[in-house]
Amino acid sequence: MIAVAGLAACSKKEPGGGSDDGKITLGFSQVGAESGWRTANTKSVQDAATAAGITLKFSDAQQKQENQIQAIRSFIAQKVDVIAFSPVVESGWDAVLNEAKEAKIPVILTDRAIDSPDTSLYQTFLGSDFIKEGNLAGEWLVKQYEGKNDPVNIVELQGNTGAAPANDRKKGFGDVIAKDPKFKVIASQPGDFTRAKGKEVMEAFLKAHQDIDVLFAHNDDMGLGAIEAIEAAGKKPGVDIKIITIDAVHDGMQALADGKINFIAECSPLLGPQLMELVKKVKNGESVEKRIVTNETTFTQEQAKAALPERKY
Ligand code: GYE
Repeated sequence: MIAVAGLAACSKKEPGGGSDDGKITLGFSQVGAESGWRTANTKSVQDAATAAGITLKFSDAQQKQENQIQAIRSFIAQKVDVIAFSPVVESGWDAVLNEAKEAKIPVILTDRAIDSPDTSLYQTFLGSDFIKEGNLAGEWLVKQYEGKNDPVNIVELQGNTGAAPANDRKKGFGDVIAKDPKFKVIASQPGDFTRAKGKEVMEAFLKAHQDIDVLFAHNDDMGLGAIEAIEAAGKKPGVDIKIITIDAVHDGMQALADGKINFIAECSPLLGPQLMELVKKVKNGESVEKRIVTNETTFTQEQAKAALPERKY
């Protein structure tokens, strides 16, 4: 399907990547549509491409690595000028990225990193510092329980297995709370960054454990699903169980303002404009920084109330 549509769209292209209308063509392989963050990110990329006059070939991988590999191969076959993608998992990209390298098509990683030691496989990585986000979540928690000695029982909802934000947020949070033995992660499981899975796994946590004090969810959507499970179990989210999440998308911020979430570390999905700048630069052979970190903040309940009216997503 992708290849056929590509052939038709490419009929005016010259071999080697240039198009006769002078426009840059970007092949973008998105993770999926698993969360509010992802929806905002997709819109940001699409809007920024239009604004920059860049022709975007967009492909949704539905959270499957094999679909992303297939999309990248199709972009190579179509001789796009630049390939950008947000890798669903960290490992297993060397083969397909070597194919892009051989075809002399520059690759940009957006949002999520890969773990290959061969950094010549991509030009740059634009996205958040996920370890820092986990650190910030942990630091807020440590402050809440300062001066108290009772054990604090924590459950954790992880992102999809093997994804950079799941690995790094777990590590960032874990490193901070490990400094005080009263913090105990009593259960930790993947909720795949979706509301439905977050709810399902939280239901299981609640059945298995009577004494949960804190939920750390790797994104807002899983936290929002868990809130439904907590309410269904007759408990008050934000009060009986403190909830920390990451992202700060609209529905998460609303739940924070409503007192159902206690703290959110922001992760910005608005990567489109910076990505298009990078696309133009690498297409022109200009050098770019190997790592570009997004600016982010954190929100308490009061800060969420103040920020909500101005929030763009
Ligand atoms: O936090 C989550 C999404 O890769 C930073 O993916 C992204 C994460 C984001 O599904 O909501």
